[in-house]
Amino acid sequence: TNLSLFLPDPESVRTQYCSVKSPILVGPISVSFNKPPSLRKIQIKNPHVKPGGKFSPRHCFGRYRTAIIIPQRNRESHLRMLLYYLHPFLQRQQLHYAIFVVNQAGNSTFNRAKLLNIGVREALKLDDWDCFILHDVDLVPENDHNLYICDENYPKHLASAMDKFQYSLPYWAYFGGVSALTPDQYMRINGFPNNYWGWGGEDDDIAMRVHLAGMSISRTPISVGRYKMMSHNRDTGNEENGESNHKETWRDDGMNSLEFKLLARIEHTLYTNITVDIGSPQ
Ligand code: UD2
Ligand code: MN
Repeated sequence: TNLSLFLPDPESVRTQYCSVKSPILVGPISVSFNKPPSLRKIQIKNPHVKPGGKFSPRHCFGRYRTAIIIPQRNRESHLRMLLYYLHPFLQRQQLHYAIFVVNQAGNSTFNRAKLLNIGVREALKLDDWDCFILHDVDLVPENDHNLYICDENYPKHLASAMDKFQYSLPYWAYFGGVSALTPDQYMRINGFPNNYWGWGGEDDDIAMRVHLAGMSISRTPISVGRYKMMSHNRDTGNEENGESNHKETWRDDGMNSLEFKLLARIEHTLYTNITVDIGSPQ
């Protein structure tokens, strides 16, 4: 027998926790959207990512357990571009993490917030996460000091400075793009609304829930909360809905009323794909 098969990989012996601040951060990252790389190429660049898009730092115990949740339909090229930048970014932050992509099956109206609720419920079946990062598929972070960990007091907005808004906040209560909530914060607001079908409004509704539940929003400073958005048109099946806040219903509509059909849960090389039937608007 080959005894070395039974010995731990000497490269990955861990005896200590990672330091509070990762020593391998680089700060600003240059991001450009040319041809989206193939999954194979991304895999070769990220040899330590495990099936399902899971990773743990190899030389220390990761301090923070982060689940990234990405709602996605018909945006495979955006997804590849995001994975290309995100895996190295998260590894430099020395996080224990996994990436979940929640794919809406069928052609009925898109529902971003409901897909995020599903991602949270499904991610909790894998691990006891410290933090959920709710992430648009088309936004790529441009500075790795923008840590993908939660604020222990309040839900945190990470995409505070996007190129599409000239790297500033479009309005004070803005909560779209990328946000970070602990499981406890997520449950305190009853998750996100399930009844925003189509484009718009759900991000403001979520910000409203945070305030109605007695919390504030914390935010990454705009000097590091910088993102580039891949340009795109409004998708078919995600037409603007003209909804405004469903303020009164937050206690009844959310994680406590979430229903869907799980069609598939597959551990791909770079992410866990969760395909769901979420029905259509009444
Ligand atoms: C803004 C917000 C977004 C959300 C949305 C309104 C920014 C950067 N983001 O996005 O967080 O509040 O308005 O709903 O301002 N998606 C698909 N397939 C589809 C449609 C949507 O995968 O057919 C996903 C994808 O992850 C996308 C996200 O939903 O990034 C938001 O949709 P969008 O990018 O079309 O809308 P946008 O950029 O106005
Ligand atoms: Mn977008």
